[in-house]
Amino acid sequence: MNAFPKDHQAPTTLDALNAWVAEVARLTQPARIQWCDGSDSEYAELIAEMQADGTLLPLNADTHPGSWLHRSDPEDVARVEHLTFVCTSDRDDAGPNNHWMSPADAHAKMDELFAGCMRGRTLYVVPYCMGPIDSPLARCGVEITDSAYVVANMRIMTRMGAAALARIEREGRLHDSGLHNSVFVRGLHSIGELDPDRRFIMHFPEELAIKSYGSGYGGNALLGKKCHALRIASHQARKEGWLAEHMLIVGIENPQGEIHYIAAAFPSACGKTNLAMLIPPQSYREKGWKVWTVGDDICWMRPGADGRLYAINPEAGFFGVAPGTSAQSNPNALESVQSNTIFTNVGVTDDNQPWWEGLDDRVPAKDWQGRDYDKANGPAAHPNSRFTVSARQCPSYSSHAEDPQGVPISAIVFGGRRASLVPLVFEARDWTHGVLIGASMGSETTAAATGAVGVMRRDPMAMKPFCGYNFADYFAHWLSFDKPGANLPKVFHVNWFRKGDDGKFLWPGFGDNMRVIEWMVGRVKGEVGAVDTLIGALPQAEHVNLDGVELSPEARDKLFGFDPDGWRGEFEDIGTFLSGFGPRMPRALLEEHQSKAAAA
Ligand code: GTP
Ligand code: SPV
Ligand code: MN
Repeated sequence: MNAFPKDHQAPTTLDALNAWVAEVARLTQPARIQWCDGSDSEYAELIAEMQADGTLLPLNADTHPGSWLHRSDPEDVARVEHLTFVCTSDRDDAGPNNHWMSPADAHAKMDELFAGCMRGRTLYVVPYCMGPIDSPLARCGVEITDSAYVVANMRIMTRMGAAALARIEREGRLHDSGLHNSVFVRGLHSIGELDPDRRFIMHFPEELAIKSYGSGYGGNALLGKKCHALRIASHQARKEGWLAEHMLIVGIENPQGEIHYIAAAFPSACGKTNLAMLIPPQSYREKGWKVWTVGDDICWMRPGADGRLYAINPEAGFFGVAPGTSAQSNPNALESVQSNTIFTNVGVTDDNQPWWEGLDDRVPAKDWQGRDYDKANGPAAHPNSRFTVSARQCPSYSSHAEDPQGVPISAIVFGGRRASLVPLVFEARDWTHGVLIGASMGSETTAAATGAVGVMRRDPMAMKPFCGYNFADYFAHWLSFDKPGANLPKVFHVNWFRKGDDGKFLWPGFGDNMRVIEWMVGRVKGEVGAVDTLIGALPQAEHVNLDGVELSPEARDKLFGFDPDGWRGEFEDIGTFLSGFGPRMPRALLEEHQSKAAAA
């Protein structure tokens, strides 16, 4: 029963997988099929092919060994939220937070695009595991793609290859699955013609399937990441009693050697990578504080036997924002990307080193489109230029990131980019209030998605672009974790991005965020103070260690103050947002909000 072109024997005994690959090959008509095993030699061959065809350009091998530059199509530089769909049989299951199409219509539309699209190209079969390969919390998928760039990135970002395939086969045998009932997520991807008018990212959560056409960009094309680990996984997590979140995971080790793990949800390009790799100020390091990186973008967590939430990072690498990364802001990220890194859409210096705005004061030679740098053309690096690098290269990478059972979470942090109103940090009264704070999150849009930048929008739990089902059901799911036997983390909200009247950030941010984290850990342990306000418990400046930080009176006032007049308007806006979800919105959340709004 070998349905593959001769000399491409399928290396799996799993009929469901073989049948699907054969079906896709019939539709897309590739010149050849390559099953990826994840080996070093395979990676080296892929790189060599991409260097030969110009997909990858060499960088300075002395300063950045094993590293490459990819210049994407200039129209293909970010996620495309307006072309991203959740295709459930009932439209209300996708909710007002998603674009929806019926599964039948979406399959028909996509199959038309995919018909014959791989003629003359290689079809790569990419088995991958999201999470430590031996973790019960991990989940597998297979991505079929015609992009070698996607394969190389998937190898860095996931546990890709033979071990994942073995797990898929094992789970497949256990489940004795048929073609449409498989335990692995099936992702089909083609770069197509990279035409923005022939581009769609479709999700079929009821079938554990993804179809993505017309983009090679990270979140649109590395299907293990946002498509699987967030949109499909959030849908599965709701059914199975866990959470798939757009969160970093970081371990904070205090001078006594205790480690508190924090999971934090900030919208795209709002500081997750930076917080995950934070280096504490020198005074903290001298006392013995350490910070351990577990994950920088995605967190899967579920209650353990002791009622605490345990989290894994489903990813194995970082697809991080380059601009703003420097020896001052994020030395761990900078050290991570000194070798074996794929840079996408950065500029280069005259000696061919990768360069981006905020790195240092050198003048770049070429911009991200390969033109001679001219500041009249805009920044040298695209604002959403990225690096792809293995997590193992990060000096602060935690050995516990590989723990199959995950790490216990002490605090959940929500946060966004808010130039005004929202103070530096506050703490939720209880879980329900914490869920409301997450559901009410607002943030200014960034270059991570196409469209206007700097526009304030509601981005609940930083999941607006990523929740694979109706937000009303999602909030109900979050609320449901508060039950007898639960030992839930404390919930906080932070805002590193408050601006002063001069338009400048009032808080130094980055390493100094450690001061806010110390306060949070102190709250978790019941050791530090705060004042109660309508929005939650707010530290006063004296509750936070500000030694060595210079703050103007305006900064103190805005970072640590509560502005009742401003919040009245905010509450009104949140009320309008929540009521937009209609009767599916959980009563407990509406009541929680109404009690605050009434008291405002
Ligand atoms: P995604 O990968 O898109 O999900 O983003 P992310 O949340 O990991 O964002 P990242 O940490 O890469 O930060 C994005 C931008 O925010 C960078 O330009 C950073 O320099 C900037 N940034 C991060 N942390 C801070 C901070 O504490 N203060 C200020 N002012 N800027 C920050
Ligand atoms: C984001 O946009 O939140 C990212 C980058 O982390 S991408 O993987 O492209 O979605
Ligand atoms: Mn992200």
